[in-house]
Amino acid sequence: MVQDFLIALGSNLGDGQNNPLKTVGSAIFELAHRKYTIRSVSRFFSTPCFPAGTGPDYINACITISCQHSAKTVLQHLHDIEAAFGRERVQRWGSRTLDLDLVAMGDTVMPSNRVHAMWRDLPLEDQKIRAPDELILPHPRMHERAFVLVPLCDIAPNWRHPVLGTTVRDMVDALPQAMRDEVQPI
Ligand code: A4P
Ligand code: MG
Repeated sequence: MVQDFLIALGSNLGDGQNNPLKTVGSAIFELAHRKYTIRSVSRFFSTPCFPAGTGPDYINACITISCQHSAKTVLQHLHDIEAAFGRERVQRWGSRTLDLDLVAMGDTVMPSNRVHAMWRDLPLEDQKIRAPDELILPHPRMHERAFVLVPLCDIAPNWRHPVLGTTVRDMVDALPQAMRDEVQPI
């Protein structure tokens, strides 16, 4: 069955050949090259690094893709593309040439509501050192990240979070104005 997937892209390091802007654009071409249908692409945004002061600004964008693969296979392909663009997993939330996150697959919650709640409610100190070793959908931090929500609002304002019940537009509206202002279209 053909499914739509929401993907968030981010980059804040060059790799010698590409700067972050070129990397994000090229990653979208790479998905098309791998036979994904690119349904929509947000504007590209410049965003300050989170946590503040830990690296250069990011380029962030969101896209909708569709394919017949399972969510697990899509995440594996995203990791393959990250690796092809020189991503090294050195430090949690560390600077990276390319981060591709699977934000959501429709209203699917994976692996369960209980496990999703555990990752969603993880205290900030634990978030810095613990990362899930299984696929979590929707991405457990997407609802609190202006650098995900603002681009996502370009392409899927009416997508509704299957656990929280709020739409992307609701979530953007709930962000403090200062956080929204930091996400600047380029
Ligand atoms: N994983 C489980 N579920 C998912 C999913 N739905 N999508 C696993 C992607 N990965 C998922 O991911 C950690 C583990 O989560 C992997 O084993 C993966 O299989 P990662 O990509 O290695 O780590 P990460 O990117 O450091 O963590 P995460 O949770 O994706 O964090 P964020 O929130 O994406 O933070 N600042 C700005 N301005 N812009 C950014 O894009 N990105 C980050 C990364 C930090 N600061 C940023 C930005
Ligand atoms: Mg990631």
